[in-house]
Amino acid sequence: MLKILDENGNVNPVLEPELRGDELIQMYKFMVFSRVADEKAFSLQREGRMGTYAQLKGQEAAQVGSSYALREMDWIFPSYRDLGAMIVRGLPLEYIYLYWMGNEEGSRIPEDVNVFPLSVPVGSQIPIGVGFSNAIKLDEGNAVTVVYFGDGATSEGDFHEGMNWAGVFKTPTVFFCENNQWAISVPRNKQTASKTISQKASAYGFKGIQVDGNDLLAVYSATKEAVEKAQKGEGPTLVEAYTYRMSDHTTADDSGRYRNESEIKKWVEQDPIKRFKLYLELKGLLDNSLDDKIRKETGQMVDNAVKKAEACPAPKPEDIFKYTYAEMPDHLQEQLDELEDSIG
Ligand SMILES: Cc1ncc(C[n+]2csc(CCOP(=O)(O)OP(=O)(O)O)c2C)c(N)n1
Ligand SMILES: [Mg+2]
Repeated sequence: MLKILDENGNVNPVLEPELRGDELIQMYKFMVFSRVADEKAFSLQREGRMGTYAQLKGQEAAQVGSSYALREMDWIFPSYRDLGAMIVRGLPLEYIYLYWMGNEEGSRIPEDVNVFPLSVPVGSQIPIGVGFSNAIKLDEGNAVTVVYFGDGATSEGDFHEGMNWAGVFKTPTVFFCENNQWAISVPRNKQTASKTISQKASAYGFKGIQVDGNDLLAVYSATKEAVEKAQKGEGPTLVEAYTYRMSDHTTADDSGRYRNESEIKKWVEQDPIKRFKLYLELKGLLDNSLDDKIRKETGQMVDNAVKKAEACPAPKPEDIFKYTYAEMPDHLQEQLDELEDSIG
């Protein structure tokens, strides 16, 4: 397992990536932003101001480290838990909030943001992302595609089909697995008999690497290398970020029914933000006053996104019938007429 930062923020100098101080602070800000935005979404759900929400708490380094390693032109195919990755790629937070508020406007991604709408059907984004990267290759483009998915998604046929295709056709794809140890209540050891998830890549003829997913620098380095390889036409890589889902699966779950407190406590001590903060302090880049300032500004930015999302008009019921068919079939037209009659 690739590890560059230890739990006390000490760095392995041989493996330390070349990043400027302002870049390191920017990555820290993205992690704090993800955490604060995540906690806010949880409160909004509890206040009845948001539908179900899937928290990413604990996976900030995996998401920020990987997406920060991409270039402007690259694309990501996120799953529902990837708020941190989407933010780094430039998707304004209010879009993600709108999505979880049940408003499809949240999936209307701005033209200049290279993020696909998030996917809830587990693993379905994998073959789509591979097909997309194959199209880029056929068009002789340069962009690399990163598909994000969880440990549970590796049991889906979609994962294997996507990996196989990518291996055979050497598509410029990075498979990024956030192994957070759980797929709702199913633990990692009931998901696969493989020792690691990363080793599955060798069966498809390309490299897999397992990284400490709570180590921002390790995630960044491994993803950057994978992107560079893909961009040179050397094909895909599977990166397994070994991390932990510190919260329940979603706001509709109670993980106390299937895992014990001591396990969570052990991982809370591995908090990726805490570890990176110690590293920045040791480097003399961060102190308490700068940290307070970052957290205050972050709070304001998140509150602003809530305001924007809540100011967006609710979707119209008629929208249910739009956007699927160019010409509406008779049976749907009948239902739409009925709806219009009932709402006047
Ligand atoms: C195709 C499909 N089957 C089942 C579900 C229900 N479901 C939602 S999340 C989930 C677990 C996924 O676990 P994992 O891939 O590890 O991602 P994580 O939630 O841990 O981020 C399941 C089974 C679904 N959304 N889609
Ligand atoms: Mg999981």
